Amino acid sequence: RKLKVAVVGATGAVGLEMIKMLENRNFPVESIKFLASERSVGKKLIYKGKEIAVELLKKNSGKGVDIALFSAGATVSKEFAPCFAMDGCFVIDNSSAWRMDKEISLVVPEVNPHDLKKEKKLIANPNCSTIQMVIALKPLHNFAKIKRVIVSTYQAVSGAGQKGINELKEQTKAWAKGEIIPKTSKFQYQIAFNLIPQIDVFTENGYTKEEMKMANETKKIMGDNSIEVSATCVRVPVFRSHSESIWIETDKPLSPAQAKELLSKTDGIQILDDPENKKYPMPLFAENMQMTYVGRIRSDISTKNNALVFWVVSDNLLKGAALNAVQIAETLLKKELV
Ligand code: A2P
Ligand code: 11C
Repeated sequence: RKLKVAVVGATGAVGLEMIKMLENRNFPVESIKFLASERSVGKKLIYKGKEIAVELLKKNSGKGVDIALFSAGATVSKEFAPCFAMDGCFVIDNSSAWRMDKEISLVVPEVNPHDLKKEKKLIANPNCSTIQMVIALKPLHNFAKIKRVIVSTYQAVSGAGQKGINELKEQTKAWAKGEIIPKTSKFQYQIAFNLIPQIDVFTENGYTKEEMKMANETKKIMGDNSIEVSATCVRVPVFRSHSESIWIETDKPLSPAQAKELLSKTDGIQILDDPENKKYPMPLFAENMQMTYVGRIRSDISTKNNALVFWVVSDNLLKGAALNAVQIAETLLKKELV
């Protein structure tokens, strides 16, 4: 069966990857339309060698569409996604607008495909830093229940969209030419040659929203409210791929060898863990790859509790966004929900 597809926010950093992903994975497309703001109307994007003009996103743009992939920010999703769903279209929304809504499924196909239902037309795609963490946590949790997670992230500028990418590029170019580094507009401070321990805004408890997304979304996707998560999210001057240092405490022993064995059997994960030969995941090499890479797996030497530490890297625009969204669409098809 072939589907009528729409990409909302098609001109953005994630939207463009969604289009490529539909192409590369040979998603069965009968027709496709690209939607964005009036700034982009008429701009031509290529799909399978054909030029397609971007159209203006309107409340009725979902009429006759089977699946719409949204990545135009939370404000746009809040306003337009329910209209699409009302018109009978499945919406896979990459923004934070609906993720924690009780009625809405938040899905990573390798973790909780069972949360997809025919009648639930609006589906949320989790935050990029959450996706690459839960895909690694789930097989470990199935074996030895995870009680607690402490994670520090090293997040690429593309997480902040095309403007984030441009800002790192322009600041680095100016530095290389010996010019004054242009003022920041997207990030709180200069990102070139710097690290910024703030992603999204601060909440009342001292954590940022991005950090709270990692805690709350993890519980929802894993279907286990007892998992406690403390995250520190940091923006780093890397274009693509988020990296995470993850510490977990389990309710029974879990050796690095057992963890390796479990993770090596998990769809979407590739182990890169051979310290003697300097093999470990790095963002530069995860760029454009569909896998989530895990390495540096070791037992925590600072405690007698059952605790394991590891390092996870994945392309934030792919598994963290476009790929996960397309995999949700593929799962809807496979389960004959659409
Ligand atoms: P546009 O290019 O017309 O501004 P990014 O995350 O890279 O910043 O991309 C955001 C995406 O969301 C772009 O495709 C952008 O389109 C789209 N977008 C932003 N605001 C709106 C809006 N009000 N209506 C439709 N699309 C929007
Ligand atoms: C970042 N994780 O790297 C963010 C981007 O909730 O969808 C995605 C924000 C979100 O900046």
